Amino acid sequence: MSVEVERKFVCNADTLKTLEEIGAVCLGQRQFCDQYFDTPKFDLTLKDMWLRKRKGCWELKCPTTADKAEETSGEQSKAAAMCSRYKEMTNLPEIQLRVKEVIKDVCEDSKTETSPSQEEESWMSRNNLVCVAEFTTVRRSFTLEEEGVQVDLDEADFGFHVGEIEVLLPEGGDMQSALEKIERTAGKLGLTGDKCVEGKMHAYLRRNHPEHFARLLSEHIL
Ligand code: V4E
Repeated sequence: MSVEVERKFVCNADTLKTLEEIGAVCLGQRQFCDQYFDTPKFDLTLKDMWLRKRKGCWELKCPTTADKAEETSGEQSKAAAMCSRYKEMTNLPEIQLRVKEVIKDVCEDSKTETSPSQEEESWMSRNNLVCVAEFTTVRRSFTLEEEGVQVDLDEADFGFHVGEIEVLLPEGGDMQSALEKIERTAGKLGLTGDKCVEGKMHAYLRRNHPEHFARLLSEHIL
């Protein structure tokens, strides 16, 4: 399991030029479709758990408990507040266990399925998991090698653009150093805003599930 530390930003016409000027190396462009799953009552996202399938692989993002050492003051804590931190799980049995803690299986596991895809279908239907969001993203990725930071420029097919500065940490890794790397990169990119920028799923829910979006806001999940 790893922890993704990320700061989203609004990209503009100058972002590509700035990335080049600060020595970012382009890693290429790829396209992927994300399908997010939840129960019809949104049991997972109401617990800030984000289950998705990307390129045939399951991923679950869950909140991480804040590191005490992060609780600094002044400018440092403002910079830390601009970053999200989520545990990322990619191992399906681990994901299923975590999901089971939140959603009680509706039926007992019959184990009559013959293929992995049938097992997945059965797991989804037992847990009443349905696709609540689906969109395609074109992503251009860059790396700032000296910082060990990745910068992604995303364009989603529902007309939404966002940039992300990201560091992946092993669990228990140095969060303070990750936050500092992101802060330095934000400075190099000339990012001045002090408000959290919304991501693709955030924007998708605002447009397509406004009632659930309002509930996530009122429960301080988004
Ligand atoms: C909405 C959300 C999550 C699902 C989307 O995660 P995100 O990192 O935005 O997606 P993406 O496609 O950029 O993933 P990557 O390819 O980098 O893995 S996970 C957590 N949330 C909630 C959330 C929040 N409350 N605040 C911020 C700033 N971001 C996300």
